[in-house]
Amino acid sequence: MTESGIETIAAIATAPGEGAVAIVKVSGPESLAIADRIFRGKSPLPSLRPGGSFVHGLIEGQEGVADEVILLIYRAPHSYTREDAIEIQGHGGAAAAKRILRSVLASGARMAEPGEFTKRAFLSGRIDLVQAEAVLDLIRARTDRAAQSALEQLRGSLSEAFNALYDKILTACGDIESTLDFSEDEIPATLINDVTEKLKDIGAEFKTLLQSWDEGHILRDGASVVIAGRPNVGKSTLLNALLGKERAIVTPIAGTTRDTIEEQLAIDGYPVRIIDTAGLRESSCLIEQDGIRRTKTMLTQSDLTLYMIDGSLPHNQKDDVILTTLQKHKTIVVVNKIDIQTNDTIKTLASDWSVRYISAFRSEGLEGLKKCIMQHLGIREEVPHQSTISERHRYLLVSAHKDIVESSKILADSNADPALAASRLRMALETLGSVTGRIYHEELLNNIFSRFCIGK
Ligand SMILES: Nc1nc2c(ncn2[C@@H]2O[C@H](COP(=O)(O)OP(=O)(O)OP(=O)(O)O)[C@@H](O)[C@H]2O)c(=O)[nH]1
Ligand SMILES: [Mg+2]
Repeated sequence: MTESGIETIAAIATAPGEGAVAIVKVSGPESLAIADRIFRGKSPLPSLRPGGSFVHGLIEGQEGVADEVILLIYRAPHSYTREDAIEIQGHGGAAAAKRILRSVLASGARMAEPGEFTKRAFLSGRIDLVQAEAVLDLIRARTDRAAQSALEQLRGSLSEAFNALYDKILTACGDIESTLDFSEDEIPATLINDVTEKLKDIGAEFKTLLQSWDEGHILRDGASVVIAGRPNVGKSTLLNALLGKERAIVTPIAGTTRDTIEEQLAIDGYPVRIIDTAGLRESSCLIEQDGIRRTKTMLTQSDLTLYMIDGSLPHNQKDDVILTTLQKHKTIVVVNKIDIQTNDTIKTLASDWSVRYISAFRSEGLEGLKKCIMQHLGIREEVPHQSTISERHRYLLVSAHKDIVESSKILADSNADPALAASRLRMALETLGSVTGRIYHEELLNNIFSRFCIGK
């Protein structure tokens, strides 16, 4: 620790395992002094070199040379954390990076906590909390689209939306507070009307942001889509057709799939977990019974069910019975085997349920089915790509929105004290402030940064 009381932290930043390069990051006031102590290369010493430079050399370990490396030098405030920092690029693999890290730790740094580099970037004001969360989203992104969305958030698009909303509420609050010293008949009538209009606009902006949650949830967490139905209808054939590979066993024998089979897939750039299940029927076989129990659990937990019916067979009332247990808005009825024939009785379902006709075997109707899946998951095609809110943002937005609505109600009531309306807006501001981190407490930061890996 230096006089400033700020410790210098270090961690391996690259993923474990074999790779060409491993990186050890060091950040804090002692970074360059540590580099001077352990780096052997051409003069001048690292601490005399300019920020943005790099130099080839050796890292001295306690038992001789730890690794041959490239040393990168960053000088405050031009670094990720806005502190002095170094990055040591050594050889990948299990041992080399650990040897470098040991040497750095023995020379005055301490091991970084999860997300501590990004936490420092937040505390130094380089990024806000929403951008810090985007770093994690970017690391965890499973598809191109998820990465793109996280990158936009990292570049500040979502923060801008939150900040604009904050400023508007602040202005409305200021307008109300400016009337508080007036007597009731001195308050200009138009002023309260203006504020009411402003609050209406603000309410609409809240709704737009809240609508982006569905998409954000799927981009961040992936959607779970279960294929269910009676045995032999073609569930596993559909799984294979969607994946483009023979993942599940397909046979003409009813009861082929006994366990749930999960696979990852991207539809339109959205990560989707697709789950094939054991066919639903009465069975005396213990293994099959357990499989059916698992199917039922999956049905309650998934975002969407594809309930499959064999369209080549006559209408079966057992399907109607199972369908009564499913929720319409979370179900697509998939009528399969249209390459053989489609039984007319099934068409009676069409008015009540969302129905798609396919041939899983011939991969026909799959594009239409994928579109229908995305619609049911709340992905709106017509909306241009935008930043999406996370669960934490939604929770806070819903709470702040309630205060906006309450504030409007108070203003509409001529007997109510406008000071109460202003105080509700102050509450909304406080809540909104903790979205971007204008207002924060240690517990909030711990919650966010503990989800990061060490080294980020
Ligand atoms: N003609 C035709 N046959 C299909 C189609 N889809 C699946 N099948 C056949 O139907 C039979 C059952 O297919 P599966 O995919 O194993 O059916 P399942 O629903 O997974 O069956 P279980 O695992 O037993 O519940 C196989 O013989 C498939 O080749 C289709 O679109 N058209
Ligand atoms: Mg199957």
